[in-house]
Amino acid sequence: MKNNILSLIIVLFLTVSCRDEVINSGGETFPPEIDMSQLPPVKRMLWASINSLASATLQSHRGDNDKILVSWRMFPTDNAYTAFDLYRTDGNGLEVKVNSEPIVNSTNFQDTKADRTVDNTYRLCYAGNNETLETYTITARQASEGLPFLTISLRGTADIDPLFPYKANDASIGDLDGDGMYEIVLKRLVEIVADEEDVESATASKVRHTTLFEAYKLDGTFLWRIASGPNIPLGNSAAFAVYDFDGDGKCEVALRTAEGTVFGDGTEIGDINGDGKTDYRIPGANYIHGGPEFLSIIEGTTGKELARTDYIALGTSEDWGDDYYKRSSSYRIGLGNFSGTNTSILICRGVYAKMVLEAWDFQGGELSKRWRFDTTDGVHDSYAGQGNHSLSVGDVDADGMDEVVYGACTIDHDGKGLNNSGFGHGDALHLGKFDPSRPGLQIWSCFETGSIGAALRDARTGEVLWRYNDSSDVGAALVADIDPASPGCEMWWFKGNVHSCTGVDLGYTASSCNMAIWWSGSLNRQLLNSRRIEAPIEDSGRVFSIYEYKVDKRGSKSNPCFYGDILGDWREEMIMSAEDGTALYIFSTWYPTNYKFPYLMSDHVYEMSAINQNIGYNMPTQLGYYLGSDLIKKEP
Ligand SMILES: [Ca+2]
Ligand SMILES: [Ca+2]
Ligand SMILES: [Ca+2]
Ligand SMILES: [Ca+2]
Repeated sequence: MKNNILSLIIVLFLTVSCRDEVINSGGETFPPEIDMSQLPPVKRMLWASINSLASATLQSHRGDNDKILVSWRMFPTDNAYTAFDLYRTDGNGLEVKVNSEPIVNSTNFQDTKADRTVDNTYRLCYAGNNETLETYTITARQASEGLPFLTISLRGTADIDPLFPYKANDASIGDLDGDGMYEIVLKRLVEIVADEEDVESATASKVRHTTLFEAYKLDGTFLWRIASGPNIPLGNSAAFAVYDFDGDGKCEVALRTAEGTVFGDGTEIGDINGDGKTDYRIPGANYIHGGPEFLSIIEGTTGKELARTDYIALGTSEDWGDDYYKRSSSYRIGLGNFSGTNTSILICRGVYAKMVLEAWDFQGGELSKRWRFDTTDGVHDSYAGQGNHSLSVGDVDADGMDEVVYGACTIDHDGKGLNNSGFGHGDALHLGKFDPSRPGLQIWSCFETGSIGAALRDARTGEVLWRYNDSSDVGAALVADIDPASPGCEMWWFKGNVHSCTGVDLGYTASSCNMAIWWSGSLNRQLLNSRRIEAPIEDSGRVFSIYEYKVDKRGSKSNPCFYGDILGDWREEMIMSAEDGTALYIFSTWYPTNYKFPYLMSDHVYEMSAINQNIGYNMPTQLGYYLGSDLIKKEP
């Protein structure tokens, strides 16, 4: 009971006192107040997970094994007193209430009494009210085998190419059909066959459809497939963006297409320019040397093309800073709200030298250009070469419209330069609320040329708050709240010590420098890298050896296809590929938590970071408000 009272105090503090406090200090609210009527219909996303594999955690974390964790979303409109009842119906059809007291301090419940040999259906209600908010069934198989994931079988690809398999690559999520639940849009790349000489070009030149885009519902239903055609090079430049661009309640997909692309309804882009060819590849090169390139808008329910326009023109290779088309083949597709009303598609070309960004609106079935940013326009020359292989989006100057943090520089919502550090290209970029004592957002990133290794910048002004000087290529940087003893978030770079948000060397290193995730139930984040989740300080040690469940390695970092808070409570789910390439696994946590927060995707900065994570080098999710261990240190 004492714990319950303490938790209630914490929740009250989080949702009431802290809001007041932050209003008093920084003029901001915590978490930001959100008008739910402005959001598409959303569900509680009731979900259940379990883990029974002892080897998947350290001994000290096995107390939560073999128990079903049921969790659901807190809405931003809920408050500290919003309470729930949870019911369970097993195979006999008998329904019991599983909680003895209303569930008010969290939005999860650890069920230790379920019969795991039968299907169990959970039903969520407001406390004292029998009206069903949502139901979820955990199958006997998942419960008895103790599998902390749901399996989505991937469509076979023999009809696309009988010889070469396609591996799951990056994914994104969006409500494609408007039913309030996310669907998954997955990119699959043809697998390089290892025993060929010059494997990349050998395989790529034999396969017409290098890249597939597929949509699945969370229950595994296959919706559609788009086959790229030959002119989409293999690799991370085939970014795509999933969002409801026209505001009809259903998401569209924006992607780069070319001659030879076959859409979900079977329609193919033919020889548009009438030169007699639809394949512009040059053997031995994985870059585009010419031919038409398009931005296409895809209908989320069918995979059909709704609109098409020309992509940012290639011109000559030299325009972009080399003579072999590498730099001109640097493409990014993302999204942001640049108008305050609708969400625009963002398309980009170039990072190392010339850079062009364009914002496009999709309204009433038509694409129209909102703005173009071009470092060769005579105004923005100094912005050339500042781009990363990723980008961050958020409203950094609090005018209700998004800016694009494009590596070392930031582009204003109207397509004009906002600020530019001039620190040049880098490989990691984070936008969020990292120092809660400061107003606004901050940018933490690393660099690979010049004298700056990594820096924390004020996102509005670009002012450097502190920096780490290093003239070598600092290839990774991460920010996450991992240390309860150090206020705010902590920051570090590859092989560097962990630093406080004000730049104080904390004298220790973190176990990795790749991704951060909320998984264990602690307010501190855990570190996700190489198919492992580790808690660096609090509850220290391995909280999940994901590799025990035979997920695909996907390169050295083994990043998930997608991760973010898409269902259940505020903890983050991971979508990963099975090792044999035949399925996706949606992992969700089985650890209980004593805390409740509005579902993280309701925070705009977080949503933008999640949805733009598949651009180039995958970057972790980050929130626009501070969520971390400091929240329980201050007693009201
Ligand atoms: Ca849906
Ligand atoms: Ca803005
Ligand atoms: Ca901290
Ligand atoms: Ca979640």
